[in-house]
Amino acid sequence: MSSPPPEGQRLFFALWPDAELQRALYKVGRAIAPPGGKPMATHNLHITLAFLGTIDADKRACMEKAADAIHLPPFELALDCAGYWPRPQVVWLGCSSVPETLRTLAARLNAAMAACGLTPENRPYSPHLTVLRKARRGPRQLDINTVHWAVGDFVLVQSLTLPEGAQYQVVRRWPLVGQM
Ligand code: 2AM
Repeated sequence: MSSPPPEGQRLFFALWPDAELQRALYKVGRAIAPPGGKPMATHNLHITLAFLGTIDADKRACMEKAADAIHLPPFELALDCAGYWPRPQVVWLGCSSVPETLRTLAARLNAAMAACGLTPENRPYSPHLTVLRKARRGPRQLDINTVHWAVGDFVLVQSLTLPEGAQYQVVRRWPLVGQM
């Protein structure tokens, strides 16, 4: 009897705020959110760098090896605006100026996806921190009090689908140390 195929894991790379910053971002998100929708839980708030989808152990190993080879410096991120995408129905916080290091980090992970046999994102990278899902309207205001984030690492996250909704678990962390 053949054994069933190993189940893949749903994974993505992200910037993950610490708990204090997540609480601050949650407050900002609630302040600008329109009525209704499904607020993202505080402990789930993050910015996706590259969404890998459900992948097997070999592809995960390939992506982790690629992440090991990324040497970029820490950077500052200023989250200073809010926005709305009507098709996925999400309200998000974003930055009017995207740091070059962040663009490079996302581009390196995207390139690694292609090299590891995954389908990379072909839309331009648009960093955002989703605060509300199933939103029928945009934020109450587009300007927010700037939240400063000193980004010192990036993470690999596993997404688990539980009856109460998506649950994210950080499974590995890479410090940002290096030169542009
Ligand atoms: P979102 O916040 O804009 O929905 C886990 O699902 C994370 O990966 C979310 O932050 C989600 O972005 C992002 N993501 C990017 N592409 C995705 C896709 N095709 N399917 C699901 N999530 C995706």
